[in-house]
Amino acid sequence: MKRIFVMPALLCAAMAWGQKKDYAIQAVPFTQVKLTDNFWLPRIETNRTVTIPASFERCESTGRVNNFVMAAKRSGKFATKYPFDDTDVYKTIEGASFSLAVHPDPKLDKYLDSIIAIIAAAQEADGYLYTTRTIDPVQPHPWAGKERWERERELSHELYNAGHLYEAAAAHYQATNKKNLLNIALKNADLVCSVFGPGKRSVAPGHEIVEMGLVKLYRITGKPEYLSTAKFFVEARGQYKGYDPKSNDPWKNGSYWQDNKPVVLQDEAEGHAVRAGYLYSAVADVAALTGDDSLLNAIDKIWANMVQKKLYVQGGVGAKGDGERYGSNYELPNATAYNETCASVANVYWNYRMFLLHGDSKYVDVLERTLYNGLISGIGLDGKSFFYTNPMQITGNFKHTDVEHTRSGWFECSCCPTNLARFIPSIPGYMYAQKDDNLFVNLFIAGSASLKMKNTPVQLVQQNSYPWNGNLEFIITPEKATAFNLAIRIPGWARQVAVPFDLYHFTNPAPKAVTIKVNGQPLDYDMKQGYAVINRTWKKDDKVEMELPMDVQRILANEKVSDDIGKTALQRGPIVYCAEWTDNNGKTSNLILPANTNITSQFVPDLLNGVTVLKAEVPAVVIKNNSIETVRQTLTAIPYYSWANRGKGEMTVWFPSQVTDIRLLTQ
Ligand code: FUB
Ligand code: ZN
Repeated sequence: MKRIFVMPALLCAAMAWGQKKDYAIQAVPFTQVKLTDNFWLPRIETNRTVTIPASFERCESTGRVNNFVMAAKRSGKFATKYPFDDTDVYKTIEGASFSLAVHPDPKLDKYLDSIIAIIAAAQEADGYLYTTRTIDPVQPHPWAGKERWERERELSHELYNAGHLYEAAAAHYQATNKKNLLNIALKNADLVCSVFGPGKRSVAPGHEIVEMGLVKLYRITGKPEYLSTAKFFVEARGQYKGYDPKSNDPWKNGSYWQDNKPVVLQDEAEGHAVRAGYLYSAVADVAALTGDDSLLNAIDKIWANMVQKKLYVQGGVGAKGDGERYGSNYELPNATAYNETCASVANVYWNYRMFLLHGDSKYVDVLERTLYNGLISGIGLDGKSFFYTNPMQITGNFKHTDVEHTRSGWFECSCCPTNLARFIPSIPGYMYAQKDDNLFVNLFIAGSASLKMKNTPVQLVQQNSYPWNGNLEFIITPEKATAFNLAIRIPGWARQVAVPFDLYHFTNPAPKAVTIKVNGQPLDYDMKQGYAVINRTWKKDDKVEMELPMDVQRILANEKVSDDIGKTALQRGPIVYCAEWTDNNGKTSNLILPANTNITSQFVPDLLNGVTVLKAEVPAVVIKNNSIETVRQTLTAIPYYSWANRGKGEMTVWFPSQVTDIRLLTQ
C-alpha cells in the first residue's frame, strides 16, 4: 500500500508562523522516495524485519525497558550499566517510526504506543525524564550526581538522553501524527528551557545531541525557546573555568568535550568523535536557522581540518580508542583505528548539513565515502551483529584488543546498534534536495521520487545497479512541461578527486570526462560546485543517461600519515576494498601490491549478498623450508563494509607496494 505522507498540523503551524531563515537547500524527505534497488532496499528491509525487532527485544531482555517501568513505580534498582541506556529505547523507537512512515504496520504501531505509555509513566511531574534518578533519587547511578544536572558537563548524560528523546519524538510524530511521545518530549524540553539559558543555569552539554533535538522540536512547534536554547548550549562551550588550558590531557583541558574554546574559535575536529559530530551538526543547524556567520565560519574550518587531516579512507573518524576520540592531525593508525560506528553516523549527519548550507558536492562525496564504507561496516549482513569499532587492519596475533575482531549481537554500551537502527531507514532522505529551480541528485539509488518543481508535481525515476555499475539512468516526468535545473552530482572519485584536499589521492591517470545524454543526444553541460547542471524544459519521460567510470583506483595517502607510507588502498566507484584472510590462503598481512599490478573486477552474485570483488596476481611473503620467500598468489579483495561476516581472521586495507622490512615476532 502506498502511503501519502501527511504533514502534521503542528508542523504546518510552525511553517505558517514563518521561520525566516533556514538552510539554503531543502532535502526531499525520505517519505517521498520509494526505493527499488538491490543494495539499499534489502538493507532497509533487514533493518525493519530483523534489526528493529532484535533491538526492541534486547532493550527488553537487558533491562532497558524495565528501567522505565521501575522509574514509573519510583522504586527498584537501575538494571543496566550506563545512565544513557534509556537512549537505546529512544533510538529504536526513532528507527521504528521512520520505518512506519513508509511501511505501515499496525502491530508495530501498537507496540510503540505500549512502550511510549511506559515512558510517559516514568516521566516526573515537571517533565524530568532520566530513569536512574527517578528510580532511586537518593542513590542514582554514580555518574548522575546527587542533584539533577550537577554532573551534566562531564558524565551524567541527562541532556544526551533528552536529545535522543526529542529526535525519537519528532520522528514518531511525523510518522504517525500522534502526539503521545511528542508531548513527553515537549514537556521535557520546556523543563530544560526553564532551567538553562541566559541568567539561568549554564552548561556545555557533556554529550551533545540535545541541540539537534531541540532544533527538531523547534521545526515542529515553531517555539522560539527551543531554538534559542539550542543556540545557548552551542555558545556555552568554552566558558567553563575549571580546565587547565596548558594541559595536554583532553579531559583536563576540555577538548574531550569540545569545551576548550568557544565554538566560534574552534578550528580543529577534536575530542570524542560522536560528541564532536553531533556538535558540528548542531552548529550547522543553528547557523542555518539564525544566519550566524561566525558559527558558519567555524564549522567550515573544522570541516576542512577533519577532511584534510583526520578522515580514514573508508570515511570513518575518531582514530583513538583512548577517549573514543579524534587523534592529532594525520594520526590515522590502521591496526588500532577506533572508528566508532556512531561517529560515522554523526559524520553523515554533519556532512549532509554542510551540503545543505553550501550546495557543494564535496560534502556529499565525503558523506558517500562514509555511508558506503565505514558506516555500514558497522552492521553484519544478518542485520543483528555489529561492530562498535571499525579497524583498518587485523593481524593474526589479534594483539589490539581495544578494537574488535569479530561482530557482536549487542554491547553493554549499545549505542552503535541502535544508532544504525535509527539511521538506516532514513537513507533515502539523503538522495535529493531542492533550491528554487534546482533539483539536486546526490545519491544514485534505483527507485522513484515524488516532488514538486515550481509547484508542478514531478516524478524522478532512477535506474541503475550502483554501486557496482556506473551506468545511470534518470527518467523525469513532470505533470506538465516545466523548466528547471537538474543538478546531478559527478562524484569526486569520477573526477580524479579521491577526497577534497590532499589527504588521499588516486594514482591512476585521469578518467575521461563523464558523458551525459538527454533522450539519446550527447549534451554539453556546465559543472557547478561538483554538479553537472542540465537546464531545460522537462517533459514526460525525458531520459538522462550518464556513465561513471568504474575503473579500479589505487589510492595513496599523504606522506604525513606514517602508517600508510609505501602502501596502497583500492577503491572502485564509491566502494573501498580490503582483503580478508578467508579469500587469501588464510592470511593478508603477507600480501604485497606492487605499483603496476593489473587488477580486475568481477561481480559475484552469491558472495556476501552480491559484491564486486577485485583480483590481482601479487607477490606474497611466505615461509618455505625454513626460509622467507615471495610466491605469486591471487589477491582477492572484497568491499570493506562486508568483512567479518565469515568468521575471524586477518584483514588488510592498506597493502605495502614492496617488501621493505621483515620483523620476527616472538610469541
Ligand atoms: O556516551 C554515550 C555513547 O556511548 C557515546 O556516543 C559512545 O561513544 C559511547 O561512549
Ligand atoms: Zn556508538
